[in-house]
Amino acid sequence: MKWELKMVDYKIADESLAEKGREALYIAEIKMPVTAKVIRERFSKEKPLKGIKVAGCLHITKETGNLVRTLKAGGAEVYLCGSNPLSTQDDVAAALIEEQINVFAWHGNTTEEFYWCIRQCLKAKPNILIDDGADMIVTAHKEFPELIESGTIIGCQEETTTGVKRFRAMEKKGVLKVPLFPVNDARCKNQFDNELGTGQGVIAAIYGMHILFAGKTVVIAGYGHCSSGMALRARGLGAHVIVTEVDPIKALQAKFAGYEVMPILKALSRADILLTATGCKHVIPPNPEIFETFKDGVILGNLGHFDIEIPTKELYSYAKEVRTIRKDVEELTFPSGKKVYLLAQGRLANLVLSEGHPSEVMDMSFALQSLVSEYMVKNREKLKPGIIEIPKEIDDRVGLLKLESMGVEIDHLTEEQYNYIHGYEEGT
Ligand code: RBV
Repeated sequence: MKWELKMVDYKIADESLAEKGREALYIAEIKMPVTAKVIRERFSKEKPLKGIKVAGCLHITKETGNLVRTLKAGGAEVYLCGSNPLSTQDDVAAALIEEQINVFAWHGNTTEEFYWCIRQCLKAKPNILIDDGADMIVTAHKEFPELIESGTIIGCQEETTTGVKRFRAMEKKGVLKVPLFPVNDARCKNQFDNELGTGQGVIAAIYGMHILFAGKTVVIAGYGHCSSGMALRARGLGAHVIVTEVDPIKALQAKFAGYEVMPILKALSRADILLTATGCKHVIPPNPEIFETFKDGVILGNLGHFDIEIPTKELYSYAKEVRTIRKDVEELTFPSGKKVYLLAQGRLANLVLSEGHPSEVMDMSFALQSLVSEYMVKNREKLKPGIIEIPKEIDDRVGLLKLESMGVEIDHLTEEQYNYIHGYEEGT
């Protein structure tokens, strides 16, 4: 065993957690039939990623663990670091070391350590980068340009909405130098992982304080895929839901779905629970006068990628006392005596307080990433820098495999129907 361990390069919290991690990986594996069975079995035989180094900057969860096992089964050498300082599950990291995955991640690393871990992965000279939030690929542009200029990097993938937003901004400015597949924008990703996974993230707020949702007023900031899922679940649990938006169409969608819609400043004083998933900064303005409009005892939770939606820095400095009352839940007491409860230091509560999105939905996101990795290797000569939408065939294939794994059959177009739907001649 010892000599085997030497073949992996790693820095994690505690190797002795491996057994617990193995249990977690198994729990996910049996709920990820597409990624962890169908694709993994084929990859084991065909080895489409032979000779390829993949670096992942992802939440280190039992689901990600199964993604990297599949990539490894396909012949890849895998390097992994966390995409958020608080989302790494140390037991999973330990189990992955035993499977010869090079992991640089531990729960609670500092910003400096976070970037050290990213650099360790980039130093391995990876050919494919899989990012969640854009930090690794942006670091490659800034600090490892030779990986891009030499063509070592064949292509990159981005997992989340916030990361894709950053890459679209880079492309617009002409500074995106790698072929970038926005996995988040595939239908099999955002309509399930974002909507159902983040939707179920309201459970994080429940875990945090063990509260009853029924009868509470829950303010949901944003009404994109993530927040609309949360609004639905909160309502299903008996809460009164208020939605805040800046996009008129999304606001209309929320209104017609039966929610109250109003500006955040009007909603704040009504919230028993406030959950953000907008991708934008300072959803609550960073102003103590505004903090004082909160209800006493309000729970504040963010489910967006970065910790800037709730102004945590300003909240901490305004509070006269900050007390951790349970793991990842802090009680902030304001000078007025008012108390607020902050989940996960304003970082993604869905990853920090609960275990991340359920394996069943991550199965689709990670099946996409596996197949897109294979696609990139097969088409490496053709890939040009810039954003490349996920091929529809891959998206459809993942959808069909998922349906098949659930024993669901669907109809297929006849030739006549196909011609009709793709034609224009037939009318009234
Ligand atoms: N996410 N991963 C998990 N269980 O591994 N849960 C959520 C998991 C991803 C999800 O795809 C989302 O886009 C991203 O985390 C936000 O950073």
